[in-house]
Order: sequence, then structure tokens, then C-alpha cells
Amino acid sequence: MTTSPASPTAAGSGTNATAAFRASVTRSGPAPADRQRVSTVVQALVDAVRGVIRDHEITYPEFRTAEQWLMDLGEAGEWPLFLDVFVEHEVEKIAERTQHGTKGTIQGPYYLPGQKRLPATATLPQRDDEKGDTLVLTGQVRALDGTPLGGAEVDIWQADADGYYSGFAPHIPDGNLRGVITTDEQGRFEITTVRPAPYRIPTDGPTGALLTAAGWHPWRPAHLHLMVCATGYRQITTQLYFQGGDWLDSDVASATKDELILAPVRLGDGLLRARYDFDLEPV
Ligand code: MBD
Ligand code: FE
Repeated sequence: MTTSPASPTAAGSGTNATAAFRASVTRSGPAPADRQRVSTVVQALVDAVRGVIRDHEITYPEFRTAEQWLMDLGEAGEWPLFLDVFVEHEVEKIAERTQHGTKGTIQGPYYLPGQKRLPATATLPQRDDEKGDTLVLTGQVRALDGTPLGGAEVDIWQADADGYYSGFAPHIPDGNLRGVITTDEQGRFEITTVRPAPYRIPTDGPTGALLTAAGWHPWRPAHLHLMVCATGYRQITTQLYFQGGDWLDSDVASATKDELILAPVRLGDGLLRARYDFDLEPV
């Protein structure tokens, strides 16, 4: 057993994200495939790829490079990272068409279920020497018609002040900066945490190699992830961003929305405070 803190690697976070994804799909089980739907969608996908090859006159060396890179992506466990960064936002926009109330956005690859359950006013689990500005997020969960939803759950997870997630970086204790808050009778919550740093896609893995090869930056703006649910209401999976923060207008994962930007204020006690209310639609 090693006691020196290992530094995070793409292989480490990718492998853990792949394991987390497999665990999540085993729980819900695969949807039965509709043969016509599979045929239509997969045909369209293959046609799109063939179209790119024709339009851009893809060469054999380019094709072999792509094959190699796709195999690397799987071996590094980075399929969840790559798909959630480059594709999930498009799927979320389809879901958004039928979703009323608070805006959702992508879940990303770093959700872990079963975190510590906390009362309405709580501090997220953190290290004794947790780095960063203290942030207090208050708000209310309510129905679209304004009814407060007591007993709702606010599942929150975030990166630390260095931009790393517990469970996906070896030097952070399990469960750090993750928790499931239950709202009080008024539907209210007050979560004390630290302000996260922007997230940088690991540069030492295949997704990072692609970003470098294309000259694209690897950054997501600083964000909190939240899943808000109450019995009888449609669950919201979303993220909250910080006004004035870096990368808000060029998120590599294309997952920002104007409605999801917090404007924290620093009061006399030196703490950053922000308020955000969640409006859930009935199922
Ligand atoms: C993240 O933290 C994230 O939120 C997404 C969507 C993709 C990669 C890392
Ligand atoms: Fe994230």
C-alpha cells in the first residue's frame, strides 16, 4: 500500500467513469430494442460517417489513425468522458423540448449514486484542509405551481478547488464534496461547500490527445452538478455555473445555459452566498 498521494491520470479517471457507467446501466437494465428504430438510426449514423469520408476525401492514413484512436479511447475507459463531452448535450436538448420548469443540462461522467444523506441545512463532506472559498447555496424546491416540496432530494456533486472529482482522482477521499440533501417542510435547503475550480479534461489520455491534435482547449467552466427529485415529479439533472467565470462562453462540453448561472455575493462574513430555486413539473 502506498501512502504518498498518487496524482490523477486520464487512465484512472477514465477507468472509474467506465465502471460507474456500467454499474448504472446494470441497475436500470437495457431497454428492449425496437428493430425498426435500430435500423433507421444506425443506418443514418453510418450514412453520416460515409458522408464525412466522401466530403472530406478521407485518406487511408487518416482512416487508420481514427481506428487506432477509437481503440485507445476504449482501452483508456474514456468512452463515457468523450460521449458526455461531445455528444450528450445534443441528447439533452431533445429532452429539454418536453421539460418545463428549471432547465436541465448534461449529467456528465462523474455522478456516483448512494452518497451521504444530509439534512436540509448541511455541509458537504470535505477534508479538514479542504482548499477553496466557502460557498453557501440556498434555495427552495417547489412544484411548477409554486407549492413547496418538503422531503425533496437534492443530490449534489462537484469538483474541488483544483478541479478534481472524488472517485475519479486517487488523492481525494471517497464521497468528498458529494451528498444527498433532503429539503425541509418549506422545500428549502442550505448547502455549505467550496467553490469548485473549472474542470480540465485530462491531457494525458486519448480525449486530451484529440483536443491537442485539433487545437481545441480542454476546459469546462466551474460548475456544481445537481439532481433534484421529489415523488410525483420529473427529476431534473442540471448544473449551476458562476457568473463571470472562465470558459462560460466556450465550454468544451457545450452544456452551459444562461438560466443556470449563479451570481454569488460575498457578505460581511466573507462567505460566498448564492441562491437557486428549483421548479419541478409533475410526471
Ligand atoms: C465533467 O466534470 C463534466 O461535468 C462533463 C460534462 C464532462 C467531463 C467532466
Ligand atoms: Fe462536471
